[in-house]
Amino acid sequence: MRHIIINAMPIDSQIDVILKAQKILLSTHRNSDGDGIGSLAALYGALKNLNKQVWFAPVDEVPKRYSYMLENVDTCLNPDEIKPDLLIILDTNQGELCNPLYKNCISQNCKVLFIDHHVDDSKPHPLVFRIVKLEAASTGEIVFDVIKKMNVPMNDFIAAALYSSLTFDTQAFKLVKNSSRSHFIAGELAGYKINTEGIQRALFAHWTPDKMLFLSELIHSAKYMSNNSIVGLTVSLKQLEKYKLEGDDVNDIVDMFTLIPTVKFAYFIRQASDSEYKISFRSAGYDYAYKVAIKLGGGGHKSSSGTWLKADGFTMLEEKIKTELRLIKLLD
Ligand SMILES: [Mn+2]
Repeated sequence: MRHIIINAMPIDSQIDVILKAQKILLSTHRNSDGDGIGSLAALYGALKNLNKQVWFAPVDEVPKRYSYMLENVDTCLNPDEIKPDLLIILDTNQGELCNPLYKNCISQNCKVLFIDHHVDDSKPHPLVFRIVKLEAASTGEIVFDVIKKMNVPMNDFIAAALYSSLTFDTQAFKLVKNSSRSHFIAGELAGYKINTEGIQRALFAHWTPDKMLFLSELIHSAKYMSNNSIVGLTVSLKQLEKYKLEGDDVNDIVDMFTLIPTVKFAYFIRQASDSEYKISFRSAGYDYAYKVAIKLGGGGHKSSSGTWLKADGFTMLEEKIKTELRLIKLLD
């Protein structure tokens, strides 16, 4: 495993980088999620309060279920024209998940600040700053601290965006990284005029009869191995098409399989294009997900990680995963 570098720089110097910038672009990883968009919208609201010029620069299309957070957020589709002083990337510390935006900003000598809670094994770069806190259950938790440090007063808009971010990444306060912080922060946010039930439904209540049918197909095709300690799932583009589903619609399904107490490791391979596959790993209570993801060129959290790989079918990818599982003695 590669060595994990934890950023030793105190947060104040990164806050200074934000405060000194005037034109700021905000972005998040491709295949954005509720934490990335929620923390981004909250920071947008805070920076607007500081009279900064701020835009959201998307790297791909944002799934519809998160768009309620972006209603009052200005989007910039031509970042090159703006010549920003700073690009802030939320919920990832891998620039390559934000290309070509990240690459272009660096080549124009624009500073980049990552605010994130995934394992960070990147090399230092003179233009790149980082606030990476592995103990945070969501990026929203870190943005809450950043907003306090900048002395921006909380308001209804920021509170709703942060509540969305926390709710999404903790899966409605189930996964809080063994810390009470998510609950304490949520308590403060709920004191503002926000619709906590509406946010929960906007984030999670998007099932369709087709998705239910898809789930039943997936339940039947799941492969259990090693006395039900491993479960493998695969989804082709054809299946998604058959049930009228987008990639983001099925990202939550793998988590259901970790509710089986014997399951120590679950993998979910989703075909994203003819030759590209998104692979998610889960290992509730164990770090196997990260161990396997890092060997296959990805990253993430201890028990929830993933990677993107090129392949010409599922078999070769499943063999790669099984080889890694044998190396960590999960599979004979
Ligand atoms: Mn996150």
